[in-house]
Amino acid sequence: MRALVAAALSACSLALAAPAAVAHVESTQTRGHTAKLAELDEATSAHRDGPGAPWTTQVFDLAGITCIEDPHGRGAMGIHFVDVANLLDGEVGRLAPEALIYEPGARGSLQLVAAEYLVLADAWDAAHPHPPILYGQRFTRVAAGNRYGLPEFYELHVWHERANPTGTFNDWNPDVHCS
Ligand SMILES: [Cu+2]
Repeated sequence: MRALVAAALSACSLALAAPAAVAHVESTQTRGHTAKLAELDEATSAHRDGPGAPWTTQVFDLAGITCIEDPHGRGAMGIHFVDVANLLDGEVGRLAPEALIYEPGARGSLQLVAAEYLVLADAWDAAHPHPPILYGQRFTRVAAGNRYGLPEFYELHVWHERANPTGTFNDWNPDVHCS
């Protein structure tokens, strides 16, 4: 279970946004969320230079890759560290994201770039009639058979520490690099 969960954690979906709509999405997505994003920044500020409890489980995909990049070239997420107990609780909380995501830097350094909310679909659907929504954003549903070996799950990325030119809530950030 631990290996499965670790893989799942990253929950980065391969879902894609329509590139043509991205610029508009950015402006409308961020509007009205400035205060909420500042609160998330505060909640994660102690971990800007590296993960710590409760985000301690590093995620690898089924190929053993830990710094997640889009195979279609739209950018990267980075390295996910998951709070496993939170992942498995069947709920989402705006100030308690299930994963923190880091960009690797020189000499093994890690810089916080984003947070990701994750919940397993079976657990969520058993108690809710609709997919989870935070910041007015409906989570992306990622089917089983994903690169993380996870059962079906819902996910939402929030680029609160590294601006994402394709949208604050987009899965992939072209300004994050794995190497
Ligand atoms: Cu991700």
